Amino acid sequence: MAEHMHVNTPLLESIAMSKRVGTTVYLKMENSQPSGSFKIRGIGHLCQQLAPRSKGIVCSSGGNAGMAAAYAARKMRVPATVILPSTTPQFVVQRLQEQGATVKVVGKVWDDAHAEALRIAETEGLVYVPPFDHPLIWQGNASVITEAARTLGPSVKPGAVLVSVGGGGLLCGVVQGLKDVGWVDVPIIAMETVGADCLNASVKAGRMVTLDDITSEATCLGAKTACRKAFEYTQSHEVTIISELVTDEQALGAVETFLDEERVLVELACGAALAAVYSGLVQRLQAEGRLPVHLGPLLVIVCGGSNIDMEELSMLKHKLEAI
Ligand code: PLV
Repeated sequence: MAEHMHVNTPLLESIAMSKRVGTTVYLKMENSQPSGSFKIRGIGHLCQQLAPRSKGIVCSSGGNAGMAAAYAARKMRVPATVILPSTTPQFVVQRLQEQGATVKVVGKVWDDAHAEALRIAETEGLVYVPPFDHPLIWQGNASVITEAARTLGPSVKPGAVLVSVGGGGLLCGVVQGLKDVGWVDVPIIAMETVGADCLNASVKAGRMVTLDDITSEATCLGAKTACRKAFEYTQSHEVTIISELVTDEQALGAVETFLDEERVLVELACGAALAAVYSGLVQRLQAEGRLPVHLGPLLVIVCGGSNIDMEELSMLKHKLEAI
């Protein structure tokens, strides 16, 4: 089997985004991974370590972790079961089934699906594949940074990294990748949507907070509690993590602008990060002195996501414009 399941993704310079922020913007195009998002980096790694010769795997997901798990399981020829909350669009269920996974819809938010997946893993003797809370996931996700560093070469260092946060598995991977390449002084802008803001709520409270409910349409960011490691990184002095929020409307606007300007369709979870550029948040952070005025290149992790198609996009438009 190949050394790893993810591919080296393109690192593209965006002229349109660079113009907006006033510094070079590099897009790490994780939408072009097999399974449609960065998730295959961590989940592929975890499956390769834990799932060979197993009876099968079970993964709880907002969609994309499940896509990665189903892809990995198919490559490894082990059965996959994916547990999704009811907020996941129906076409995602179909795509998972096309990857050969057995799909079960349980509860309203990811946390409900997670509880069910843990139960099934226990009773059926399957390997549990979590979407974000595992050291092997963080280790796999770290490759997004080490790979970008290799592409940029030794003479280019980012001024900041821009990333979306759901449960914080991508964030932990980014932190570890920055450590691996010696870029610990590069600040990370960690984006969530209002209503899926478990990390931001925890940062504000200074302790781990569990949200009562997920009210954002960005269901792939919808974990009620962030992983402890992600929260610990926000409290540590070894890295700078700037936790910020955008509204669903801003995330959707970013998805649309990205489609227009870059001709790539990503889901709302990814739009949350892109909105930091399109809504002027990066410049605001500069004005507030939280990012340098002379900012080095901005490395944007375009996390991707399969929970989107033209119909879903127009549905979201109607839903959010009606609010
Ligand atoms: N999505 C997870 C968790 O959902 C999932 O099961 O698919 N961008 C995209 C496109 C994602 O799908 C996710 C996570 C994230 C960003 C955030 O990554 P995280 O959870 O590692 O912070 C509930």
